[in-house]
Amino acid sequence: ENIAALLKIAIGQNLVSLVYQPIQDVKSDRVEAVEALMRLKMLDGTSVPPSLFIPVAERTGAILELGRWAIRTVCAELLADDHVRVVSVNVSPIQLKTPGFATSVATILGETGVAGSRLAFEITEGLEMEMHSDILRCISDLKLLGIKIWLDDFGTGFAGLSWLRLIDFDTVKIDRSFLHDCGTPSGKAMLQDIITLVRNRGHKILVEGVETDEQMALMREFGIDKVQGFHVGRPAPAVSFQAKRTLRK
Ligand code: G
Ligand code: G
Ligand code: MN
Ligand code: NA
Repeated sequence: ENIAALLKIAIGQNLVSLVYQPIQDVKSDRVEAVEALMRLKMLDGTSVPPSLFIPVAERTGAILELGRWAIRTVCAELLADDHVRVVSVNVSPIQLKTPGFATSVATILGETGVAGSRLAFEITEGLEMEMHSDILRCISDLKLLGIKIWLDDFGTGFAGLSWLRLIDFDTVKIDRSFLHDCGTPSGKAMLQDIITLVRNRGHKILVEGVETDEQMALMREFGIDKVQGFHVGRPAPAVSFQAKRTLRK
C-alpha cells in the first residue's frame, strides 16, 4: 500500500513533522500547554490527513517508531529549551501494549534532560475496548515517570466510561461535538451532565473545539479548567511558540 510504504521512509526523508495547538488555562487565561499533532507529507508535497495515516501506522506497526520520534522531537524542540510548560502527545493503544514502551520514554527523557511531569499522554477512548492488563501496567509505569495521562475525545465512543473506572486520568478532554449544539437548552444540559460526571470523579476538564466568545463565556460559567480550539489558536509549527517566548524575555 502507498501510505504504508511512505511511512517507512517518512522520518528519514523529513516527510513527518509536528504542529502544536495551544491549550489555555481558563482561570489564568494563559497558554499553559500545547498538544502535539503529527503531520505527514507525500514526496510531491501534498499532505496526508492523520485520519488516513494513523490507522495505517497502527496496522503496520510504524506507529512505534513514529511515536518515539514524536516524543523525542517534542522534548528536543519545545521542552528542553523551556518554550512551553507542558506538551501533550497522542499515544496509540498499540504503543501502550508494546513491551518496553515506558522504558523507551524514560530513555528519551534521560537523553534530553526533560522532566516527565512536562509531558501528558492523550489516550483516545475509541478503538480498543478490551482492557489489556499490559496497557494498565504501562500506564502505571508512565505515571511513575511523572507523565500525566489524559483521556481524549471523551463522549464519542462506548469505551469511555470503562476507561474512567479503571484509570485515574489527570484530565478528561470532552469531545468538541458536544459544543456544536450547546446553543440549545438540551445541548447545554447534556454538556453540563457530562461535566458533572467527570468532575465528580475528580478529573480536571478540558473542553475541545471552543471557537466563539459565547462558547468561551459558557466555559467560564461552567468552571471548566482548560480549553482548546480555534478561539485559543490553531495548530502551528514549533517555531511560533519558540518565537513568542523569546519576545517576552
Ligand atoms: O490534527 P488533527 O486532525 O489533524 O488530528 C486528528 C487526530 O489524529 C488527533 O486527534 C489524534 O487522535 C490523531 N493524531 C494526531 N497526531 C497523532 C500522533 O502523533 N499520534 C497518534 N497516535 N495520533 C495522532
Ligand atoms: O482528536 P484530536 O482532538 O486530538 O484532534 C484535534 C483535531 O481537531 C485537529 O485536527 C484540529 O485541527 C481540530 N480542531 C482543533 N480545534 C478545533 C476547533 O475549534 N474547531 C474545529 N472544527 N476543529 C478543531
Ligand atoms: Mn488529542
Ligand atoms: Na480530541
